[in-house]
Amino acid sequence: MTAEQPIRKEMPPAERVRLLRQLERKLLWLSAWMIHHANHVRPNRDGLKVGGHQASCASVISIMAALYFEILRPQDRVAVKPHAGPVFHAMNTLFGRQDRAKLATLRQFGGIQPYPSRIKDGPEVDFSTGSVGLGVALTTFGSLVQDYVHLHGMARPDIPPGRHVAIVGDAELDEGNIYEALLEGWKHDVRNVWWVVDYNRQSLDSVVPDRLFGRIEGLFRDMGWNVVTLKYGRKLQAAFARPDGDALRRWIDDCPNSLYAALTFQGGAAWRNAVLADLGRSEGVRAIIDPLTDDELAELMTNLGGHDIETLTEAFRAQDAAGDQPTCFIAYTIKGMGLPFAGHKDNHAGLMTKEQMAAFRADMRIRDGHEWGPFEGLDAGEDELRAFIAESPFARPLAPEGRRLHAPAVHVPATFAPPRVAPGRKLSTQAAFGEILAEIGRGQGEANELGQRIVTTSPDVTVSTNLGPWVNRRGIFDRHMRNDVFRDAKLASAQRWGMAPEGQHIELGIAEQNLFLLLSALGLSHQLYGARLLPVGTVYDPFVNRGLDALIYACYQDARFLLVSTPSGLTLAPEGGQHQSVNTPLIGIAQDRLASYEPAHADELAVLMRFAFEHMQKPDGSAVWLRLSTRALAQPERRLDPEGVVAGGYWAVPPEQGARIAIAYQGPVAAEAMEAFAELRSEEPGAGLLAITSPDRLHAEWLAARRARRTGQGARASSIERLLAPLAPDAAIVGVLDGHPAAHAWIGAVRGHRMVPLGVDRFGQAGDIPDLYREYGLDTGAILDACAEALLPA
Ligand SMILES: Cc1ncc(C[n+]2csc(CCOP(=O)(O)OP(=O)(O)O)c2C)c(N)n1
Ligand SMILES: [Mg+2]
Repeated sequence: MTAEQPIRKEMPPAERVRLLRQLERKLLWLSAWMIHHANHVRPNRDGLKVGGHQASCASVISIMAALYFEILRPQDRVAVKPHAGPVFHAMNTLFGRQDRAKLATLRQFGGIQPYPSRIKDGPEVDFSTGSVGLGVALTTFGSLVQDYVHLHGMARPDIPPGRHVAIVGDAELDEGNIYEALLEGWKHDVRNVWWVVDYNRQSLDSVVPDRLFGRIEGLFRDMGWNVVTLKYGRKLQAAFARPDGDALRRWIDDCPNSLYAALTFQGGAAWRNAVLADLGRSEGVRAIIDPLTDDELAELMTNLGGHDIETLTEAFRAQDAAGDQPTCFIAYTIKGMGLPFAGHKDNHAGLMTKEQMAAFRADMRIRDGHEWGPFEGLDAGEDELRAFIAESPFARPLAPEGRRLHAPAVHVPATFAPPRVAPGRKLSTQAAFGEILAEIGRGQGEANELGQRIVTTSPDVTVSTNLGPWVNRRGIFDRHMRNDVFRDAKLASAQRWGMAPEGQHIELGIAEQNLFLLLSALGLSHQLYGARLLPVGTVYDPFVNRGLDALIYACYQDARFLLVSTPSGLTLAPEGGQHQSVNTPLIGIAQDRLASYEPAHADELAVLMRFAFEHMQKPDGSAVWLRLSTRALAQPERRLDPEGVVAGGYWAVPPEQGARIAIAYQGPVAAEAMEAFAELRSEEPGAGLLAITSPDRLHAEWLAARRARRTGQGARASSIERLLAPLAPDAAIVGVLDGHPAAHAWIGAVRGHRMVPLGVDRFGQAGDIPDLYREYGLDTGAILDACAEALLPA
């Protein structure tokens, strides 16, 4: 059978719908019970509410049932709205991909996470979600990366290209990053993306304003998307087709979201009063409504498109056949559908009481002790349901290794040569970065495997972060050939900006969140698309903050990439305070799954770039971050020990045993530190000069070594402990970096040395380096003053 072949066409549609409804029922039960169990059945030791979102789950049951049992193919990749995590896990249980016993561990230590997590929940999760909006947008970038992989001939022959589907909470569309991604997606002509909006018109606090979606629909269309609105289900449509049915339709159309929600919560009698108050004189409407019991009327009035499995399946199928245009489905739903708090505005974190659950259980016909049974309480037989699920396209395995693909590592040469620097020439780390990357880009074809697998990207700062020479060699990626107009017209420019499917740079607009979302998708390519990519993203260091949540999100998914942030710090002098980053070294220390470095010299940078390409491919590796500078420094002539550079620090000048003082520097203030050190040594010949390339790595290794010692799992001292060992026990260390001094302050705690951290703790401002370093206490004088003070007897 091929991936495209329709399945189960022999089964009569009514039969299929019957079974799908049974499975919907099961998903509703299992998701609600998982949350109830976690909150009310499992022992609670600390009195904290465990939580969970029964209403958010209930809202999306039909949408997920239609997608997973009818539409999705193994090669499709899905981002499930965070609060539907329990439905996702229940679904996997039905597919036999989630251990049934695990369902009882929702929100428990070592158990199922509240929101789907690639790292913690395992290979069935395509995209982690949790910070709303990010998972949705990531599908767009996933699709772009899938195209990249296929157009570069790197795709696995056994896996056809898939569709990227986001199951979206309507409030997610309030997040700005959604619109940034829409714009970027339009520029890149992204396709094969579906966003299915669970339009329950409720967020966390409240019911969302009416009319908003009219606007949003237009926005999608403007961005080249198809919009399919699924407002009413079969039953309501049939009612609308009867005499005066159009009046009923108009009444619902005009009903404010909050009133509709309140009536849903109140039920049939309230619906009857409200409708008849307005339309009681219409014979046709009465003929529709009067014969119905309260329950039947409530069912009719809440028969929305997003709860009607036939409407959903049909719409998805039609769109599936229509091609690869990105499509937004707006599926009207009711939050909490089928549960006692359906429609209530406070239902987001609401939980069914024990009494409500008992009634729900009776309704679902679940026997005591059979709560987790995948087919318990259903009318259809277990065998026919199992067979039905097994025949879903999504039940087929994606690849022998499962949904998380394997891709071989790319060989990284043993050394990268630092740029050659003529005697007397100064060089910045940013310039060196451009040169090293351009050198890697020099060799074409198969022989240069490393060069082929690197893909660069930048949010409109490609040239100003020195990616230009690389881009000139490797070209810009686009699904279509686009000529460089300036070049064609023979207008002089240092940049060649022709675009082609074989290009290796993805140019983005300024939105930094898009950079990190793209790095996420590129950095998961080996697992999602079976092709190893080595992504390199550049950004101005202060604007890491603008994309920070998306960067954290990328790390949370364990995406692998090299982030190069440059220029950084006060050293950017004339650009002023908004461009001078202060907090980024602290982010580097605090961020998990991101090894952060700030080299001072080009030879260190060469070591670190090589390390990065290797580290990002190791199973226990991570993404890597290099904080660089445009300040050109004289380059030392020396043989570097790469190990110390990678570990995060080494003695540029080792201290004598028992030395009373050392200077520790990081980044471009190396020049001032070296000058101060030369003077210090005339007074203190035993003093040491410590080059810090990564407070993050030193700190992380120190914590890990302490943990290992505490738990008896290793006695080895960490790098920083070994480095500081020669100093006298009461020695002083004057640390200096162009960033927040807290990045170094902890070093004093390693062996109890007197740490004097110099750095920047206020907004910067425009100036030149001498003025700014003096003002903020980073210049040679300030370092020497700090040394003198530290050497005074206490
Ligand atoms: C970035 C971010 N901000 C806030 C939250 C807290 N939060 C979780 S869900 C939610 C509302 C979600 O509403 P919607 O997307 O409509 O989901 P549903 O109605 O389906 O539950 C909020 C504000 C979050 N998870 N992420
Ligand atoms: Mg909502």
